[in-house]
Amino acid sequence: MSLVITEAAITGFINNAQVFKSSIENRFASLDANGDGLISFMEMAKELMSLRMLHTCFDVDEIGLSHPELVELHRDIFSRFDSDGSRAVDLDEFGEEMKEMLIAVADRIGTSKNRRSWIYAKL
Ligand SMILES: [Ca+2]
Repeated sequence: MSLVITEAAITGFINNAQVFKSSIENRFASLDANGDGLISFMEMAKELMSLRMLHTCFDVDEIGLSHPELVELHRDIFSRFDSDGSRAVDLDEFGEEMKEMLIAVADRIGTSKNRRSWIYAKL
């Protein structure tokens, strides 16, 4: 599901601890395909590939990465989440990185020359 998101909406979402926690737990559970309480690289890569398919379908995939470049990108993204280097992402790591990413997106929207900037995001 795609949503239109503004800086204020992101900030409000992050600051509403109960809503944020619930959303993170739901998203984590959907990524944790085998239900072991951890997100593996393959589980995350599967999700990232589905996002790429969405980008391609809507013709917004302008970078045109090769398969090896995509794998490297997925490993970089996974490493950001896997802050302790255990090769698995737990709920705390997932929540922390999601919060950092959302703050970065909000900051980017907030400093954009076009104050009406918005993005689509899958949450
Ligand atoms: Ca898992």
